[in-house]
Amino acid sequence: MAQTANPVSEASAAPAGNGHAEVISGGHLVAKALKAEGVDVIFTLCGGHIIDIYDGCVDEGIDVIDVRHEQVAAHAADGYARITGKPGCAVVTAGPGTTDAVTGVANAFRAESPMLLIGGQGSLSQHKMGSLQDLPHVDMMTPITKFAATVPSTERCADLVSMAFREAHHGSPGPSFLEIPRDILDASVPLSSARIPKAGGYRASTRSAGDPEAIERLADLVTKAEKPCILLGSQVWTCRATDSAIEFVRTLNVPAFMNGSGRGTLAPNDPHHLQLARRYAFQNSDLIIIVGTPFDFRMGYGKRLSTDATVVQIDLDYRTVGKNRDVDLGIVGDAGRVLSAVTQATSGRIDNGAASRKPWLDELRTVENEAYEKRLPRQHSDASPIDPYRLVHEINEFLTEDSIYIGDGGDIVTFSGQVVQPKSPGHWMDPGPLGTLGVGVPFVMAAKYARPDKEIVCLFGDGAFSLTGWDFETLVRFDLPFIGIVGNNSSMNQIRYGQIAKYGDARGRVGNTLGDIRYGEFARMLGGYGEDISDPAEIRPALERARESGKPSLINVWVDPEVYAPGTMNQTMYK
Ligand SMILES: Cc1ncc(C[n+]2csc(CCOP(=O)(O)OP(=O)(O)O)c2C)c(N)n1
Ligand SMILES: [Mg+2]
Repeated sequence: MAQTANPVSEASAAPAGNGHAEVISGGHLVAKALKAEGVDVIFTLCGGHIIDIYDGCVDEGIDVIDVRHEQVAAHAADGYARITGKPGCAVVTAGPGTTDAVTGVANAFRAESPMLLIGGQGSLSQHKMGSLQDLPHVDMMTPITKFAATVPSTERCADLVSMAFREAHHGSPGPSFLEIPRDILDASVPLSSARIPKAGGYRASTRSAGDPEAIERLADLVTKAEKPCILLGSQVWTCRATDSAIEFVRTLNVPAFMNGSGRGTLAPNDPHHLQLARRYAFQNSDLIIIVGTPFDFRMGYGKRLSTDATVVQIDLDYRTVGKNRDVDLGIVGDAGRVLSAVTQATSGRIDNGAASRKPWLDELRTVENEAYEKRLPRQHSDASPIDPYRLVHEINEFLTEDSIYIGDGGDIVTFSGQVVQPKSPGHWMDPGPLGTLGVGVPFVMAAKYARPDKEIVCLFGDGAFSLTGWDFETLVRFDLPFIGIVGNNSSMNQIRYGQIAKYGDARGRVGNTLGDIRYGEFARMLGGYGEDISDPAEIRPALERARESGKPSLINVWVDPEVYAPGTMNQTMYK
């Protein structure tokens, strides 16, 4: 049925041979649909199955960032979605191109990130005949996407892309996958026969302000609570609910903790910003409001919350509410709209209880300050080899309000999770609950591309960096400067700790060793800026020089391999 033409862009939208009908190819239809959604870049690694999409991107003015591994393309699309709120798009070839991208899609799935992966596929005319790179991609992607489909005809290329976006944005966001057979993509059809959805015309917001009765109940609970606290999770950023969250905690005087992409909602010096007192608060609060984060391993599956507390959970997804732990009140809706509605509902009350909660805030502040003071000597340590606490302290001091911070690693990133505080909302990126190593370089790529006005700072473990580090070259090629730090312990230390604890010193070294790699030198080899540091006093000056260089950079910092983060030592998976 389909022709296997490989039209050049001029021909694709030009009058056909008979001079009557304009024709358009599948790749150009895909590019039009991406444009309609506001996508201005695709991340890709080339293959013969997908090149017509590139040609369409040329016509639509969509940038093409070509990387060295498809995992990077998929993580970059995930990162772009997080930074911009628009869907990110990765385009990969059939077979190994698509399987390489699986990890990136899986990461976006667990992190609720609205990306689209487009994969090539062998021609429909050779379906099941054993064509080059043929695999059942849709079957593979179905469990880790919100929507996975094959594009059945050239006429519907743009239509299916718009469907994929509709699903990616429904409720809590997530990834979609489309495979496009090569003959479908390359063929040209009359423009009039193709469905081309118009920008803004094919999907609606599915975010709600929650059940009004539930809003009233929560307003009641908060006004009467003596010791409330709120946890602002990743959906606070997804919903761009920063202002509503700030208004809520200030108006009602509720102490706030943040996790995931919710970090930075409140600035570190905000009187309602707390971090180290979280366990204490979860044990001693009378009302705990969980916003946009599941009761997964990061929350001890809900078991860390006092059984005496009234627990309220607000989430975009009904499937998350009350999962693993009963709640007293669940609200399905948009974090910002729900919190604003609750603040509004309390505004008519004679006393919203804000003043009465001052002693509770003071109590938490004391716990917070004590924990901070206890750790401070480690953060100032002059020890050599370098104490990881000193490294992450230096990074925290180095960040500005315009630094987007990315963590990619094991133990070293666990240290940073305690100490590094993003100074602004949306300025914290971690893989999310899949815990995927290797997101660093692709997240840098996406963040710097989407926000060239921002400084990007990324801390890597030496193991994590190795997974996707060759794409440092892509950052050089596309002139995407950033400040990279490798916390180098020549090991996969987070795993090593558990192995030693379980199997003893003699057997604890199996499968977790990395060589002593000078990543500063590696950066210079690829055209970036690099240094290798072993003196703690040199960390800050080296970071400054990296900032000054205006290049993609790596400051390789040799840290003490025998020191582990408390979070690593407390992990329960080996016990
Ligand atoms: C893709 C992937 N592979 C393996 C793991 C398991 N894992 C978790 S932490 C870790 C060690 C990471 O080493 P490194 O990045 O050097 O950080 P360190 O713990 O040494 O500070 C590993 C292998 C993972 N989370 N993701
Ligand atoms: Mg390491």
